[in-house]
Amino acid sequence: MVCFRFFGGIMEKLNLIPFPVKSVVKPGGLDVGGKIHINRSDELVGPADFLAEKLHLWGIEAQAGAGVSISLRLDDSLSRLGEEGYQLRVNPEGVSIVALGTAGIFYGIQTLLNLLPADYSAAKVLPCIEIEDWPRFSWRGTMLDVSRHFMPVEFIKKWLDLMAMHKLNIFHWHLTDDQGWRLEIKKYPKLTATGSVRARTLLTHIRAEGERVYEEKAYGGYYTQEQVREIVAYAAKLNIEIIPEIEMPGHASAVLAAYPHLACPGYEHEVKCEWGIFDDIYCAGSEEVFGFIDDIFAEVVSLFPSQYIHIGGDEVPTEHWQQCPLCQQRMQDIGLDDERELQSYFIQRAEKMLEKYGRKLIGWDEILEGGLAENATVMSWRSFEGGLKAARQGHHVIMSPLQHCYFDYSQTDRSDEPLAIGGPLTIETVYEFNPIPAELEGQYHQYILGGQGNIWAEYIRTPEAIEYMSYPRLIALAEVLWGTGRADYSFFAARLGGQLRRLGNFDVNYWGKA
Ligand code: TNX
Repeated sequence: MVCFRFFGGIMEKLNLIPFPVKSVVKPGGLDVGGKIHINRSDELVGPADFLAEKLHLWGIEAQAGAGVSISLRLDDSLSRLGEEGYQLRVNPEGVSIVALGTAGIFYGIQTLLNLLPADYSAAKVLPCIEIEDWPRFSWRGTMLDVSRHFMPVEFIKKWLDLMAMHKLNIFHWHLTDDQGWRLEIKKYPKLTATGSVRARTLLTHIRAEGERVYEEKAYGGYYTQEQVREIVAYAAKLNIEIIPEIEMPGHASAVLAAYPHLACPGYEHEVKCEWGIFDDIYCAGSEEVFGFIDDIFAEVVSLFPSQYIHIGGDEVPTEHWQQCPLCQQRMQDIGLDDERELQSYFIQRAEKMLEKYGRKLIGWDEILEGGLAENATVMSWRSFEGGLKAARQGHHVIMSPLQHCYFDYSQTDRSDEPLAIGGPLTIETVYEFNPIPAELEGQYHQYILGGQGNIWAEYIRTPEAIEYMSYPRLIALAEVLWGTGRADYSFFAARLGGQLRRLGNFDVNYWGKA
């Protein structure tokens, strides 16, 4: 159903993304140009300040007792809308946003802002409307890989702002990988002193024929703990939870370059300058390794209040474990049949440590190999398969299958697309994503927490390039994860132009920008 609004002689589509679950457009409009005042209770000072700050962009100023009333109110009787749901009403007397919790108020504010014209100088007339809205999924995520290419603090904040605009609420921060460790850890300074710097960077595609071309200079960067705290606090104001990812037991070259004693004996390690899957993994036979990981977790949980900590767990070649006397001894001692079981043992120990800190473990779908840790949540990336398997075992799942959710793939097959790891993956394909595939039996639907778009950054070197690859595809994903699950691409496409004009206001370098 397309809703239209009619005022000022112009018929315009109700340009909201994600489109609300229920909306009824009424005759008439409310002019909010000029002054407004915000009525709110004490606990809503944060959302009210946020609203006032944003309205300022349109030249709308908040002043006590002046102009149109915008009321923000918590209401315990709205539990049917959940923590993030809200009611928004605009009528000739004013605006009201009511919700069970502050997150719902925040999302009502986002919708209100999206009802204002994309053009700041246009008439500031809101349509009279009644909206009732709530998310389909509680996990509406993006993942940013800052190991392959480092992104500055200011850009991370902009990324979070854009997420909030689209009602996305989980930022999965991929902080460690073979090509660079990017998080300050006080107890192990070499992680950043040595592990954050690689000697050079591959510029040509890893699978390209012919000579490889490199940028022949050292590349590095990391976040101090102070910066992390600042970003976590910034995200919290936007109803975004940050989930840090600390990769293990694979994708560990940068750690092992800094602290080689954590590897199986007999190998050399360096911070990698190319992309791919490497044999450099933590030794699973050494107790020192588990002590080290516990120390890392202790600092990580002090920085990130998130319920979940992501431990990676993907792409674990077991060549070194097969050759390593310590790993083989460990397997014998505890009666493991093969290295996949050793991989599972490793993850189970990580889970126990996290439980000690009151946190839950998430890993990529490879953590299913050799047996899933007791309470683990699975992030399914290679396809839906791992996620389906985990859900049927009663584990929570985040669906992030590469065929819908990999925004490091090119957006089209056109020859003028920038170098990308693979593709194409069109925006239509993103929009067709359903985190609950039809084949999953009803009793397991409850285990699917939601979905996530992943931006791996092997070939994405700058903030502008990150935006180019992510938008507009992320807009489609946001609607999928918030929306009702009734995908109608032409209805979405009709609203997309308006949303892109809004992104233009924030200098977003989206794909297709004129
Ligand atoms: C696979 S997805 C990886 C990453 C790469 C990505 C490139 C996952 C858990 N591992 O290390 O960057 O493919 O698309």
